[in-house]
Amino acid sequence: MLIASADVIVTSPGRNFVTLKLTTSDGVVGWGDATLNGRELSVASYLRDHLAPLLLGRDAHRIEDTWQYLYRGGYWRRGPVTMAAIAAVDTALWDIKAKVAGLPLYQLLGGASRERCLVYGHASGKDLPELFDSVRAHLAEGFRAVRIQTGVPGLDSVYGVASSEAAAVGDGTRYDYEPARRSPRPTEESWDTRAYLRHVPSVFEAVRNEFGPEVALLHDAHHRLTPVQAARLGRSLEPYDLFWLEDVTPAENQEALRLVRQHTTTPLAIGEVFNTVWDYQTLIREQLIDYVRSPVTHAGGITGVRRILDYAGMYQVKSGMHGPTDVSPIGLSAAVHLGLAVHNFGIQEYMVHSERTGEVFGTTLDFSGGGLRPSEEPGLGVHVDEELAARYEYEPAYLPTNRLLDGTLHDW
Ligand code: KDG
Ligand code: MG
Repeated sequence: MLIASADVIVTSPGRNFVTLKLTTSDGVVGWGDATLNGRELSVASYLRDHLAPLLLGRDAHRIEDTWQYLYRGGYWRRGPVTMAAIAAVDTALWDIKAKVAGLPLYQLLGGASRERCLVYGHASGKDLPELFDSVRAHLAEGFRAVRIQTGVPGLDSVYGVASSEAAAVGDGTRYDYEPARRSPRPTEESWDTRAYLRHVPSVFEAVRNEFGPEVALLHDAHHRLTPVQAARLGRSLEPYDLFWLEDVTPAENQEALRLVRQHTTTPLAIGEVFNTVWDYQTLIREQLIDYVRSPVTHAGGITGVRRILDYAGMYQVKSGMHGPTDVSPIGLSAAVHLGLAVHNFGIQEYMVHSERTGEVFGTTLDFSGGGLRPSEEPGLGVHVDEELAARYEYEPAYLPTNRLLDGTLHDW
């Protein structure tokens, strides 16, 4: 069974997505997600101009060999563009293999290790009353784990905090800090680490007092702290029993996490911008983190993330795959199949896609009991409406940037 065609679809139903469609000589179709937020067209070109010609005529069943061919054969290894492109090919090939086998993908990965994958939603508010409303709304929808982000006194806007109007809406449009804003230049936010560090512990104290000990609480520091600031934050949050504290430092300096780890027992998650197992080598081997964040979409597909998780599992490090709205419903479905199968599953991020996105990318995922489960449909269980997709043209969109109050560019 040979790969007969490789088509790249760029569509923008509410936000931009890059999708790969592989079709075999027998007419079996496989789907893969290659969306890289704010840099979408680079991956579309990588796929169209560089990988598609290599895929035609290859045996669709040789997933590992194709992965190695694209990874090693390209010479320029790793990096988000390369690994998102490889991810889309890999995911589409797994979709095809599972369809040919007549099985849902998770069965080919070893079968279910649990009934469903625990997910966390994004609760946020500019102040405590709005945050409480958002947490209540998530609990009412069935979430058992929520990420907590709030405004910081003195700062106009903070990543991860929805505006008051958006927070009141019930579907994917509630996250107006995502998608990447549709503007020809990135917007600029401002940042004050001291104000943030003073404020955050009081927010978690209030949330725990209001919602009790059961609900799992998470927080994303979005790479903005130095190691010693991160250590202080982790320690100050210990009384509130976080499920995890995410991206405390810009973790391309893996050694930085040693200092954080020495000072706090708050569990740490890192890696939504990492794309290979090599990015985690020190972090996992030295047990400096508790959860790895790389999603199927950005880290070489099912094959790439499975490699990371097998390594992580040796050190009791679990999965916590990135699942923002910029990972398409195809990428989310792939993550849930993988999460259902692996032993060291931790939690899955779940930002609900907008209705418009859902009309183009239909999934068969079931959300209940605070978790997601794939359907029994062969393959990934995704359905793409290509005609509808063609109606939504790509729109340039950028994630924001961030500056300290004195104007210095800072990690966003
Ligand atoms: O594309 C980048 C966003 O998806 C990212 O900033 C969201 O930090 C994020 C998260 O944890 O979902
Ligand atoms: Mg994050």
